[in-house]
Amino acid sequence: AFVENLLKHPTFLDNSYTTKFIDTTPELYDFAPRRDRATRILNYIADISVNGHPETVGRAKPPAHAKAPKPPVLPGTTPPAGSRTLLEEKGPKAVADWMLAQDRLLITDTAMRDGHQSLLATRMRSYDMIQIAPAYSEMLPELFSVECWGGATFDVAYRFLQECPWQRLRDIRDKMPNLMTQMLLRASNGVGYTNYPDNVVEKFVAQAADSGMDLFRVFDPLNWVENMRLSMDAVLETGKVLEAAICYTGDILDPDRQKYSLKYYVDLAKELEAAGTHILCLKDMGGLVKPEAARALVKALKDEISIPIHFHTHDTSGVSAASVLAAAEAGVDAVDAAMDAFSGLTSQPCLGSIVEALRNTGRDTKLSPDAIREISTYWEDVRNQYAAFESDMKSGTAEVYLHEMPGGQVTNLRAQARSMGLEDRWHEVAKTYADVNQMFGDVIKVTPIAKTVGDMALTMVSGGLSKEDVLNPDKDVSFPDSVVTFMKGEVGQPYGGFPKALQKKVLKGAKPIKVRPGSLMEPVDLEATRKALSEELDGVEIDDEDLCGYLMYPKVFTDYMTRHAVYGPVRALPTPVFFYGMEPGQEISAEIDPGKTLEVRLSAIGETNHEGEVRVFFELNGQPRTVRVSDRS
Ligand code: BTN
Ligand code: 3PY
Ligand code: ZN
Repeated sequence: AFVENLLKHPTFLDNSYTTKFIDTTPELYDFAPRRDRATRILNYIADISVNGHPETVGRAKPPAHAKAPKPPVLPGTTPPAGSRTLLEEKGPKAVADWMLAQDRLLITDTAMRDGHQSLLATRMRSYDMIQIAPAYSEMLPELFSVECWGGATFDVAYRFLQECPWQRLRDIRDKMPNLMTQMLLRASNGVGYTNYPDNVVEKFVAQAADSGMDLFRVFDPLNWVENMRLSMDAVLETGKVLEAAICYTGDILDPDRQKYSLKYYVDLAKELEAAGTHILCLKDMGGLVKPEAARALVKALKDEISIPIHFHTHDTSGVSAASVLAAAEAGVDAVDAAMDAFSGLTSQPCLGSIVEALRNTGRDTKLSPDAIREISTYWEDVRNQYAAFESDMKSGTAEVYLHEMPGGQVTNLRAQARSMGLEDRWHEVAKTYADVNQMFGDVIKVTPIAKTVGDMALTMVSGGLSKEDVLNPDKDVSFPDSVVTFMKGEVGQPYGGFPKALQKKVLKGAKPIKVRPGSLMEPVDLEATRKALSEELDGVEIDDEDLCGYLMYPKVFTDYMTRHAVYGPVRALPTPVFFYGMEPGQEISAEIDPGKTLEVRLSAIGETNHEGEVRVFFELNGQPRTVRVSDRS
């Protein structure tokens, strides 16, 4: 009935339909019982088959030879004991001690989080992750962890993939019971882009642990330990593994870049160790740690702290594997790498090749080359299906040492520049980004500050503003909101302070805050929020996961729920169907619940009638069904 109301509504028919329209048009909800889920999925398939998916229209198509990804056939035995087995039996401190006792280099695979976040704009669907999780569990029990959650994956799941990130976590956890799951938590920014009230961060962390998260990597964009403690304590409270991160920027080897010196990083590491972290992460989101810097950092950290060290880098430059190997030689305990088909460029270095480089050495990882090959072959087929989201980056580039952008941002900002008609001026954007960094006082470029620097750079390039213009107190400049927020102190206090003159110009006389932003925020009344949300959504029950999703992203979450009421559990659709719909004659199955599978055949697509509607003919579990959609193509 919702769909009928929607399809008949004049605003919908005249093509001015957006999700905002759904939110602001309550009469759409004037209907008797909701349609069943199968009908809703048919509506989705029909709509996409006729109109295309808004995100893939006009983008590259999967290659003609692309085939359905097939996970390896497994014996289905009880998975061997792994890192999570140890965590469950002996707790997080035992995991850290065990790491220190290993000769082998421990490996985290990032394909399910940073790999696709960096290469495919975070668009990988749960469908493709869940099928391969049992292979990780049975074939690679020596892995240290599987990074599969957090960072940008949370909002992209709701916003673009029309699926619940919590269900993804529960499903992966379920299919991979012996290996630790790992997430990226942006400290007080949660999995969002702005500081949240303390009780929201605490609630979110507790829920993530409950839903299946084992290892929390926590970073603050300003390396401001005072702003990390709250989320760190929240993780410690759960009994899961805490891995506090130091974000790396600059170049410790460069005598002219000593704001972020070796001593700066070692002091931070000591502070984080004292704050109770089980593991220390050296987080090189830009891929700026050069091999000799990796060696020096790991050696100094190993000498000065006694917890294990986990190294994370990106391959934007093309030499990150050398840094990983240097770190391994210097005694780093664990490193991140991406399964081969999701490695390289702005992603992590190649997992299989690092494993081979160390085979038969003192740091042999003991991971099976056959397992890596089989799993990577699966990922290769998966990646082919996401051709629409590939970037145009073709090679490694030393330009990264100029702009210092985090891996995920390089491709993003290029796409943003393209959409503003600046594609032929990318190198100018990169240079301006570096200038903005200096104007801001040489800051760490990571979410959300990397975006702030990027916003300012685009403002300057598109507006023809020079560095001198921006700094000139007499020249009027309209600063992006993110810059104002940063200069107000609402992200936190940067190391070395704000650039005073620019801050004054941006704030136009307003006073910046000097304290932890969370200390100024009222706690959210969780139960009142739950109740109001349930009412807003027509009485649907809001569980703790939903509540946490809403607290992070109110509008994204309610839009997701509204679309869910129309389109049903589309997460069950194979990826090509989700993005491209079906062809006449095609048949698929979709398991919408464990054991409840829909067999869907699209028989034919009719002609568009004078009202602009198309009838799409299906067989659903052998029964004929017809769906009408408006042709917006
Ligand atoms: C979006 O939010 O736009 C992406 C998710 C898919 C929304 C569906 S796809 C079919 C229909 N057409 C649209 O433009 N949006 C919905
Ligand atoms: C994120 O915050 O998503 C990152 O990957 C930062 O490196
Ligand atoms: Zn990263």
